[in-house]
Parts: sequence; C-alpha cells; structure tokens
Amino acid sequence: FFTWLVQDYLFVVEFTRFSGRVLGAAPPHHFDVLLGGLAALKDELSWFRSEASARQLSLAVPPQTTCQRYEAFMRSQNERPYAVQATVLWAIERAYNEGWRNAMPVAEVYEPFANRWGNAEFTQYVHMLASQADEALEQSAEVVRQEAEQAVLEVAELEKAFWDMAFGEKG
Ligand code: HMH
Repeated sequence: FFTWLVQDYLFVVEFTRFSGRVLGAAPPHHFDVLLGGLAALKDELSWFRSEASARQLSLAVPPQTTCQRYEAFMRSQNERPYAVQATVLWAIERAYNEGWRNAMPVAEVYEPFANRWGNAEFTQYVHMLASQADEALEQSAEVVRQEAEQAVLEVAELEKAFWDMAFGEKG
C-alpha cells in the first residue's frame, strides 16, 4: 500500500500536467468540467503529501518502470486529437472510480482513499467527462474513434500493471 501511495503521488503529478494539456486542447464549453477537475487535483496533491508525511514516507523517490511507462503514455496522448485526449482523461478517472467504488466497504484505514475516488460527486464528475468525450467522438472521423478505443485498452492495461507494480514491488 505504501508503494502504491508514493508511486500514485508521482503519477498524479504527471496526470495534473496531462489534464492541463487536455484543457489546452478543449473547446471553451468543456472548460467548466475540466477546471473543476484541475481544482480537485490541487487539493489531491496536497492531500497525498499529508498522507505520505503522516506515514513518514518520502515522495522524493524515482518512479518505478510501470509508473514511468504510464507517464510516457500520458505525454504521448497529448499529441493526439482532443477527442482521444478527452477519452483518455475519462478512462483514467473511470478506472479509479470503478476500482475504489467496487472495493467498498474497505477496512477503516483505507476509507479516505476509497472515498476520494468512490464518492458520489467524483462519480458524477466521471459521468460529465464521459459526456464530453462522447460529444467530441461523435464529431470525429472513424479513424480517431479507433485511436480512442485503442487508448482505452492501453489505459486498462496500464491500470492493471500499476496495481501489480505496487503489490509485487517490481516493474
Ligand atoms: C494509477 N490511475 C492511477 N492513479 C490515479 N490517481 C488515477 C488513475 C485517478 O486519478
């Protein structure tokens, strides 16, 4: 769990940059939802720092291979059409929303973590990301929709690998 906590902080740092770049590619009527997400990330980053310091965990560690692979994936997606980026943003948030929500009820020590991504407001945010991605995909060519589908499969693979990394202390 500690490995996950530290590596996920590093992930969220890069995810924040990814989200900022998605905003940079988005049409103005998508800004509200995306800015709400970025504001939540401001809180999330400081929350990670306090959870780590409460456990005396150093965040000044290198990302493991799987974390690096996920970071590189996010950077590469920012070069793609907005519809693909919006889909990837949704897929990443959906993975945690599903993962933590379906793990509930969890042991008390994990409750703040499960609640962060499993709560009703976050679930609603993920639905709004889905609507925005759907809208962008509807206006896209079939080849872009296929790119988006491929990217979702890559997110699923990276999400599984991320948990395996934390559990196995390798990768
Ligand atoms: C690995 N995926 C991973 N970490 C996260 N914090 C999220 C998704 C959701 O932000």
